[in-house]
Formats: sequence, C-alpha cells, structure tokens
Amino acid sequence: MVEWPTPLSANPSLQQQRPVDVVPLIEFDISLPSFKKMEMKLNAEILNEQNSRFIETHKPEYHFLAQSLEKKGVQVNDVIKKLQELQVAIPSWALGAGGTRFGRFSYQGEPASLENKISDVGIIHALTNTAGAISLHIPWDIPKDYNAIKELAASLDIKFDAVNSNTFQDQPSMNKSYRFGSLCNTDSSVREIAIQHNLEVIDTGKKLGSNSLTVWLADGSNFPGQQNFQEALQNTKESLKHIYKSMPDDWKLFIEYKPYEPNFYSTVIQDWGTSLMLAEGCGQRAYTLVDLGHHLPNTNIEQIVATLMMKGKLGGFHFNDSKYGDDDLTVGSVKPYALFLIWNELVYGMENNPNNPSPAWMIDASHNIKDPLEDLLQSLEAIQIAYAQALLVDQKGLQEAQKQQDATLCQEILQDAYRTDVRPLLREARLCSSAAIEPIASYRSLNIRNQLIKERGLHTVASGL
Ligand code: LRH
Ligand code: MN
Repeated sequence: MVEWPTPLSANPSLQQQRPVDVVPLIEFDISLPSFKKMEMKLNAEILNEQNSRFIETHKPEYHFLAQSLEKKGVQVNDVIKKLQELQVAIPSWALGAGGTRFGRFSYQGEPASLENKISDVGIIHALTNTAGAISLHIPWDIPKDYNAIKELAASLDIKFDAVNSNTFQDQPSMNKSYRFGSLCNTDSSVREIAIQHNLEVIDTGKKLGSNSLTVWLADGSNFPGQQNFQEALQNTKESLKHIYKSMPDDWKLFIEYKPYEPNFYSTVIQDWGTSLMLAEGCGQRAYTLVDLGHHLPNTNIEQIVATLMMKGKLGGFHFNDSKYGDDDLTVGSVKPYALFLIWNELVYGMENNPNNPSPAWMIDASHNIKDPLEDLLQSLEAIQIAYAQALLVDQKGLQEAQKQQDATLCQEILQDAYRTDVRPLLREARLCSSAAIEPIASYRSLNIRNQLIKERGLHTVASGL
C-alpha cells in the first residue's frame, strides 16, 4: 500500500486515506491472476495533476463559503464529512445506453461484461469518492467467477449493494411465462418459479457479500376486469413472505412500488401504502423502496418519505428524475427543488427517527442520449448538492417557525439553504478524499470514453434495460 500523495494544500482534518495502487493509467495488474489485462484505473498522480488545474479557483471560493456558513453556526467540517460518508450505489443496468420501445442509440465503449461494469463504477468512484457500491440485477449480471469479481471490486473499493431480482422477463429455461404476472399469478406454479428465482438471487448476493434484496414487480393488468385485485395482492403477500423467510437473518428486503408500466390499467404494488402494508406483513427487516420516478404527477414524495421514516420502514431510494412518467432521467435535471425537499425530510428523519435504519442510496437511471458515465457523474453531483443544502437548513429555526405558524419564515429558512451554492463544499470533500475537484471536466480531459472505446471497441453492448 503506497501513501496517497497529499493533494495540494488539502484541509488536513478532512484527509481520507484510500487504498490506491500508484500505477500508470492503463496497466496490466498481474497480481490478480484471473485478469490478463486490467481495465483502466485512475491513479493518484493523474488526479493530482487534474486537480492542480482547478485548485487556484476552488480554494478562495471554498474559504469564502466556509467562513460565511460558520458565521451562521454551520459546522462545515461535519457537512464535508457527511458528504464523504455518503456512498451511492450505481445500478449495473445503467452503465450502457438505455433505450425505449422506439429504439436505442448505442454508446461506444459500453461495458460488455460484469468486469467492465465494475471497472466503470471504479472510474466513477475514483473521480467522486461517492460511488463505492454497485447494485446488480439478476440474471443480467450473474458472475462467472465470484472470487475474481470480488477481488476486482475490492481492488476498486467497490461494495455490493442490494441485488435485484427479475420476474418481469421470461428466461429461456422457463416452461411457464410471467406474461400474467409472477408472485401474483393465478397459477401457483408460476408463483413458485418466481419465488425460486428470488431465492437464487439471494444466494448470488450472499456469495458477493451483499445483504439486501430489492423486489420490483411488473405484475398488474392492462384491462378492467382482467385481474381480481384482492387475489393478486393476497398471492403477492404470501409469496413475499416466503421469500422474506428464506433471507439470512442479517438481510433486508426492499419492496419497490410503481403506479404503472409495463401494465397500464393496474399494478399490484402500485404505491407506497401497498408496499408498506406488504413490508409490515413480512416482518421487521422488510422495507419500502422509493424510486423517485414511480409516482403519479405532482405526488408529494417528501411527505411519503417523512411518513415512511416515522414508521421506520424507509428502506432506500432509486434516485432519478422525471417530467412525466418513469423517465429515469439524470437526478436533479428536472425537479432539483423537489429533490432538496426530499433530502430535507431525510436529514430531519436521520436526526429524529432512530427506529429507521440508514437508507440504501442507489441510482436507477437510463441514458438515452448522454454518455452513461457522465450522466451518472451528474446524478451523483445532484444528490450530494441536495444533501449538502439540506444539511444547511436551520432545522431548529424551522421547527420554531412551524410552531409559530409563520409560513413566510419557514419558506425563508428552507430557501436560504436551497439557494446556497454548495458546490465548493462538494469540491473540497472530493479534494480531501483524493478524488477529482471537477469529475466531468477531468473525465473529458483524460479522454476516458475514447480510452474505453480503444479497449472495448465501438460496438460492445451492455446487458440491462
Ligand atoms: C422498474 C425499475 C426497477 C428495476 C428496473 C430496472 O421501473 O425501477 O427498479 O428493476 O427499473
Ligand atoms: Mn427502480
């Protein structure tokens, strides 16, 4: 292990040591027997050289902001530490170009293997120090060599977050179909196939060191009268209980809800209330997972978050943004204020709801036109910005103003935080954890996409949506 060279004039108290091999940008890592050629790995020298381009601008901006925040009583070091501790899982199914039913525009240099995908998450994590986990979708990402995959992930400081089951696509080995549902299906043999699949996904997760399962069901109907709502919900409830009981004692079950798509009349687990009811039906380690895109227009998601935290049943998030439906757009690209209000409830809840475990932070996005890695870098930035702004909210002042029923003052307190440009705090957090001050600028000036194309070719296609 080589000492991480101290970045220029970084703030010593916020220093974070990270296990990094100081090696050339493209390397052959013979220490990992299973890999003849190691994919690209960003190293300290490269990032240091990159940061030297931005440090002169960053430092005065950071000190100006830090001083003005400390005058307001903000513990700036605490905010930065919390930003450094925030680790958001990258979805394995969103490292290539996504598509819609109207087509898919391939992105060159896409990861064609799970190894490639983990390497891409490694690049994002090296640039941001906030993407220290990957969330796999099974069967899209079944490892061929579990030890090699775990070695590669560990060498990049990447953990395995929740594993996702898939009972919305028929598999070649199946002699039945999920066309009319999986865990809700009127045919018990189809329910059994779906349950068995979830148990196999748990096994895969156990081998990788994951400790949570996310279940999202496409189950529902397309026409009035097509499905008996109560029977479908009862079947789903029983099936989930079966899966829950089969989980190791230290595992969590995340039940993800969605109002519609791919079924367009009804969805069995359509909203947070149904998910909460099913989670309570399963047991203590079952929770509701909130995908921001899974709400009907103008739904007050921050109120749902507050309610779930009060119940101790907020399991985690799939962060993305949307204008209309489940658009899976870049986080914070359409409704950044809504994202801030959600994080304000999270900060309040993490302070006042000790009964709710620390939520699992994950992105769930799909990239139709942007470079997938740039899109994910922007999403991580937006999540950190909303969190940092929420950490600046004068929670005591807000509660006092709420007691006084002073709506004007409440808004002033919230928007004072929201209207603070917190990016210098993110930059300092990255600088002090040996990541890139400007991840996207560095991603581009290091020409990483072209390097990936050189290694993988123009036509590789990533598995996933
Ligand atoms: C469903 C969903 C779910 C995943 C899938 C890839 O819309 O959000 O989380 O399984 O996307
Ligand atoms: Mn999702």
